Amino acid sequence: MLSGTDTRINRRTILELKMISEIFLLDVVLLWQTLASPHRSMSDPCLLELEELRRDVRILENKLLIGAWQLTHLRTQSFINAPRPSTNLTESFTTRVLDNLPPAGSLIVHDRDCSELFERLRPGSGFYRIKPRMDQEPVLAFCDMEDGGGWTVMQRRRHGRVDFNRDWVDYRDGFGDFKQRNDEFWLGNEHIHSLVKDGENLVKIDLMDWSGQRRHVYYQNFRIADEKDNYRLLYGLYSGDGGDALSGSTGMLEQWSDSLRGMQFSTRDQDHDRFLQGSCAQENRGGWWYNRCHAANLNGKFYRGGPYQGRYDNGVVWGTWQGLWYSLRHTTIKLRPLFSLDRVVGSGAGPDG
Ligand SMILES: [Ca+2]
Repeated sequence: MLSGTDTRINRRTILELKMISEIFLLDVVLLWQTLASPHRSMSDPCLLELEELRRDVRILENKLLIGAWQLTHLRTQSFINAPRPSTNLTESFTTRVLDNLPPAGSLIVHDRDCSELFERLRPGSGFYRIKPRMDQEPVLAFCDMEDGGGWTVMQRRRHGRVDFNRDWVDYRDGFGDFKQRNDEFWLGNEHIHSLVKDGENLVKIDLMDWSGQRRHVYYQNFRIADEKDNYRLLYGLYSGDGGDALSGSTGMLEQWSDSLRGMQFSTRDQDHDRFLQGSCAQENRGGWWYNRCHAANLNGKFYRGGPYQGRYDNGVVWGTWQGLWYSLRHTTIKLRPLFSLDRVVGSGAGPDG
């Protein structure tokens, strides 16, 4: 039988336990309300920390994904074309080079980009690991070894299976499929920056519409700044038969609103465009160097068939060729050093034609 003192202690313990559980419940409710409230203040240090943690998680998820791709590809290696020597090489030279150097896909990566790999081994087109920066991990890239050879492919659209409406981190680190010849991907702004930062390059954009017509445009001295400057775009001389859609059109007004020269990169979660009333990236369903907003939107929404309708001209657009309300079927953006043109002359027909 309990004494009076024991009963009081037990009551007090129960009361304390009840209070603790209520405080705990309150904390949970407060936390839930804070997280669920659409009007929460972003100046709250806890929320800022939470956002940073979420961002870190997304970065790690991306790294994991890219690492998994690389591992899978290394394991199977079926996607890699066996190196084949150039017909120009003598037999002794071939034997010496191929005996001493591991094939592409081995653990050692020699080449800064696809042009170096092309110069060294003359392999066929396929996915290879390159090392744009010596102080960073190698990356998987598609090397177009036709069309003159040595092209590092930055972007490819083919069938619309990959969603290009993505966040900053995805565009920064790269996304898409890196297995089959026709896979769609974005190489990643950080890798592109490393490849083009000296500006001594040529970018070629291959375009195809839904009737199989093709156009090709070239930009010399393509360059994007680093992440601190939000991958700002600069480029030089245009040539080709598709029109200079990166610079808008020939009209002053179009250039004022559409020219992408000097623009920073924007994604649906990071708006760095010049359109004050809204977000070009959100309207146009892709990451790109939007102005107010564009005459070229190669990372836009993939519409089947070509012509499309909607509130925004957000298709896979090259406005100076098929207009803003026509979504292209194939696009490829690829680059190689400017000097390689002096030695290798391509057909100009692109890898598929
Ligand atoms: Ca804006």
